[in-house]
Amino acid sequence: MSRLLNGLVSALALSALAGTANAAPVSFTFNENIQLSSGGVDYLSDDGNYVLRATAWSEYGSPQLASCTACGIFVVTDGSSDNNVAIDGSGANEAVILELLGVSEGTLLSAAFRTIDNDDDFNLLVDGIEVLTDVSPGIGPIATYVFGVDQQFTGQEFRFLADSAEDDFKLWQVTFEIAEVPLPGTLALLGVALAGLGSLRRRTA
Ligand SMILES: [Ca+2]
Ligand SMILES: [Ca+2]
Ligand SMILES: [Ca+2]
Ligand SMILES: [Ca+2]
Repeated sequence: MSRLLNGLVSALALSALAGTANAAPVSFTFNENIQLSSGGVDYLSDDGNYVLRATAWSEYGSPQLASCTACGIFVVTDGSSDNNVAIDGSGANEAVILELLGVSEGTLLSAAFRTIDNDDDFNLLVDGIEVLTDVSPGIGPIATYVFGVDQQFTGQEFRFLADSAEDDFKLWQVTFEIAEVPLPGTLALLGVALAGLGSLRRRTA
C-alpha cells in the first residue's frame, strides 16, 4: 500500500472514531408545563443540539403525556381504573417512550426522577427489549440513577416502565452520550479512498 493512501485511510478511520470518542454527555430536562398530549412532545437538549420525542404508553386505555414546571413528565391514562398523575402501574402499566430523532443514537448514562418513595422502581426497555427490571433510583426530591458500566445500553428508543401498583414516579431528566451515525458523505469519501486503494493494487499486481 502506498504511504499516501495508507495515511489517508488511517486519517479517515481516525476521524470516524473521533466522532464517538469525543462525544460529550447530552441532557434533556423535562421542566416545561405541558397539557395533556396524546401525540409526542419534542424536547430540545440542554445544549440545543438534539431532539428527543417523548410519548406516553399504557398497557390499555388512552395514555396522554403531561408535565408541569419543576415536576417532570408523567402519564395519565383515560379509561384506566386509576389515572395517577405519575408514570405508574396502578390500574394499567404505564411508560414514557423517549426517542432520539435524527441521525443519532445514544447511550443512556443517567436518569433523574421525582416523586420517588422507597417502593418505587422502574424497568428500562431499549429499542423494544427489556434490559433492566425493577431498578430503584434511590430517594430524594430528585433521585438520580447513574447507570453502571454494565448497565449502559445504546439505542434510539428508551422506555421507562412502571409495572406494579407501588410504582409511581415522574421522569425529570435523562443524560446520554450521543454518537452521530456517520453521514453518507463521510461514508462516500471512505468508499472513494478504498476504491482508489483497490485500483492501485490491481495496477501494481
Ligand atoms: Ca398515570
Ligand atoms: Ca412515588
Ligand atoms: Ca416495578
Ligand atoms: Ca410508590
